[in-house]
Amino acid sequence: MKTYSLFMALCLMLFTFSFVSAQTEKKNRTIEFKVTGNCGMCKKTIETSLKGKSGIKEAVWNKDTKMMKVTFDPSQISEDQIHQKIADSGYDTEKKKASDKAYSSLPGCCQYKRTLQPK
Ligand SMILES: [Cu+2]
Repeated sequence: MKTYSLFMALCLMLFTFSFVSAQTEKKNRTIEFKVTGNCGMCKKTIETSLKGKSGIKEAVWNKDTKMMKVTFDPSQISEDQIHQKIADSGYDTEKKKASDKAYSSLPGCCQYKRTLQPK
């Protein structure tokens, strides 16, 4: 009988554990979108605009494909806010256009061609 209840307790623990980990997995979302930029310095600026911000788990920009990959917790930050943060750092995204002021304060080599036309 003792073995049985021990076994039951173990099952319950295992069940609770897998339930909790399934929940945390669900919390994070990964999105990919285009951000225009030129070089390694752009990469650093773009990624720094998100890294360490609340709700951001991962932020990686690919210089060659110009694709931004962000893993985030939607309960802490919205997709819109993510686009806005990148735009604030001077870079146009698919959804948000950087202000002319933010764009012109980028170093000369980083002033990319503004090919994206976000509304
Ligand atoms: Cu650059």
